[in-house]
Amino acid sequence: MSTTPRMLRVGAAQLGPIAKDEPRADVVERLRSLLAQAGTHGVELVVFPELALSTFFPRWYTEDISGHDHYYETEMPSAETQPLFDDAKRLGIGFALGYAELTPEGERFNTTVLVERDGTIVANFRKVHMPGHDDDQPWRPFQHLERRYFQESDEGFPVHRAFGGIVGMATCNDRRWPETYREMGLQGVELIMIGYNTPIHYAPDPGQNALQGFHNHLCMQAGAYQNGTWVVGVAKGGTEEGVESLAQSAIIAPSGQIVAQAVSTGDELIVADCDLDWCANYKDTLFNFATYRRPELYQRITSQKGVIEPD
Ligand code: CDT
Repeated sequence: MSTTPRMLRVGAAQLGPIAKDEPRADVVERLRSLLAQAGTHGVELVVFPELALSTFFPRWYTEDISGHDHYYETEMPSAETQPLFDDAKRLGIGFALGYAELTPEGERFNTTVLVERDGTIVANFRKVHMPGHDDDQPWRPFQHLERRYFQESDEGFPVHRAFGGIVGMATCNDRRWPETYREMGLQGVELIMIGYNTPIHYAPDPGQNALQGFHNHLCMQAGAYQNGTWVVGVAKGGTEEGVESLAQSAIIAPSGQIVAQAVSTGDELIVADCDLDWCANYKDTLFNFATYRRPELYQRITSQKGVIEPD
């Protein structure tokens, strides 16, 4: 194990609701305010939520999806987000920012841009697991039309050498899937950044409503522990356009323990010193994949038997 800790001070910049008619410039001002706050705390990396520049527009159906084009970014940085990029570079703070991406080819992705402390763009991550539905379902109190407004990325979960370690990203529903963490865990990830918009009400099975907070932390804490990695989960919470969304942003250690958690449902910065070398405590011992992980012992049997029918 290394004897020189690689300490990274990380801020999770939770956002409260963004109104449908809130101008992009006003939202960027809120992000800049959280970034300035991070600067006073010596933060080196700020993680903002999924779709951090607008209201969660997939809750509304439009026959012609181009009716929602104004929610998308065709370039990043854009003229409106440039002040955030400028502030961050001046303060020497890197950041991850979720936004709706519309490519020149007309493709639509739920994307997070990762920017290093010197202002260089490290990567754009595009959400893989796309929840909800693509058709009009007016029976719901509100809709979840991500499958209409975004396509699934087939670019997987790459990791990047940045911020003195190995870092990766995932977006909202991605955090519920073990493959998300495992894909990056197998690449040695040390810090995973995840933004989310999670309505409390889950129309297909409202029995899950009361468990939203539990499930949120359950999957991120398990993903952190089982892969020996830091996880930074950041919400856009509170009641937005009548829809209540989960807050409870958290910074989670490789032990699976929550070391910082938001206490409000609004704009709030939480900070933790993330020792990236702590990951080795798990990656080199209990979860030493090279020594102990044996997928060939169970994957071969599973593929031979296929799905086992009950008697
Ligand atoms: N944004 C996002 O992915 N939200 C989903 C909501 C549940 S599916 C309707 C989530 O997994 O939190």
